[in-house]
Amino acid sequence: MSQPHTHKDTIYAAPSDVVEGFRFDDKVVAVFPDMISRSVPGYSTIINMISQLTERYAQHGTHCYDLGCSLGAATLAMRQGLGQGASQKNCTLVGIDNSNSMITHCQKIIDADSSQGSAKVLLIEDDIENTPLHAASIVVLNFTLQFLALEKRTALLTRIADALVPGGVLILSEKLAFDEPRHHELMIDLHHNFKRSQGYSDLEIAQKRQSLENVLIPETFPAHQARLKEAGFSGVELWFQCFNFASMIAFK
Ligand code: GEK
Repeated sequence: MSQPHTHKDTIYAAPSDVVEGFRFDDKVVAVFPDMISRSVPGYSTIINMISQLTERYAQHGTHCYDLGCSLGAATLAMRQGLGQGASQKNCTLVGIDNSNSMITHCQKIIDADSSQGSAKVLLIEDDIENTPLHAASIVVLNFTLQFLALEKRTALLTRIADALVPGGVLILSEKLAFDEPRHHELMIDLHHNFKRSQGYSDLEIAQKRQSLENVLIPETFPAHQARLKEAGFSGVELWFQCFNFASMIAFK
């Protein structure tokens, strides 16, 4: 899957007296593809697999949603999975993000794309807590739910389950926490080693970690599984995991 041109992420390279809470602003948008691919182990594998999962689960004439679409990497993967020309499934792809900067740049990337299928793409700047969802066969939350306040997660997942048609699925990718403290520490250390191997310094890793404190709230797989069942999903499985980054599939 081709990624848009990106600048190198050096946002946390210089020491800062006050590390502010992480925000999806212009500064982050300018380096986002570099940032996410050097920070999330397995990101490109998950994006490629979203294309295959869309091919498998998208149903003719339904909506396919990418919630928290950022610059549209998963949206374009879904578009590819929906196919070209006469063979496409006549679905409407909807990408939603509440960052104005993300949606503005995402629109440019989608407009310039000609290679990833021909499905219609609708981009909406909105909060996924409120945005209406209808007749969906596949919904993607690729590393987005983790940014929602804990008490708002069940309501969103219930609306997603209600909007899915029979046979529909939710693909939910998240940073995970673990109940076993030694395992939790191990996964964090292996993730930080991954970031070092991608060229991030110890200072960058520490300052980014601080900026995400109370902004990105990870939960355990059993907690996700229990909430998804409560929200109305009949089955929830892990299909990908690399250290503390995972992707689940939830069946309506
Ligand atoms: C990818 N899925 O490349 N409503 C709408 N958007 C939101 C909300 C909200 N309440 N909260 C956060 N976002 C993408 C990567 S990034 C993950 C997703 C990361 C948006 C936020 O603006 C950002 O664009 C995205 O969710 C999370 O496959 O950066 O780790």
